[in-house]
Amino acid sequence: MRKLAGVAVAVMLAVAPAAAMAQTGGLAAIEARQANFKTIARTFKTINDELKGSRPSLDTLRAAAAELRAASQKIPGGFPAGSGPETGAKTEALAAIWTNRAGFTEAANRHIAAVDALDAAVKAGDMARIRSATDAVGPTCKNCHDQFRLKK
Ligand code: ASC
Repeated sequence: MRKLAGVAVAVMLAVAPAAAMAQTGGLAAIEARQANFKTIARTFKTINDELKGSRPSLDTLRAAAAELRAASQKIPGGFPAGSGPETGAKTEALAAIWTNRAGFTEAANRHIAAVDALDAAVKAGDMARIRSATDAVGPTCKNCHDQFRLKK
């Protein structure tokens, strides 16, 4: 009995650091993806604001679109196992991301494709195309939020 208890304690001592490390990894992933979504919101706002002006700067649009594209591509990798609501951390990520990974990937890829099209339009310097490509991005944000983000 005493021996068994000793084994149990030894197992707990061995497992606890692994669990703590997994928890730390989950929290780090949450922090990283939240920062990434802030980058996405900021760069998309820069683009929308620039397009409201009388003479939009292609240089500004180019830099923002490139940064937005790089950040959008990080979305699918930002939700590793163990970084969901079960961490107890402050996250708006719904468990559906992990229970419906195919649906989440589809929604993320739809956004990435829209941002790719915007980046290509900016590189082409075609203002009409830039405007329509910009308008096509917002619905891909909303589509994913509707399914996979906690409603505020
Ligand atoms: C943004 C932003 C979002 C999306 C979303 C589109 O600018 O920060 O989360 O657009 O509002 O529906």
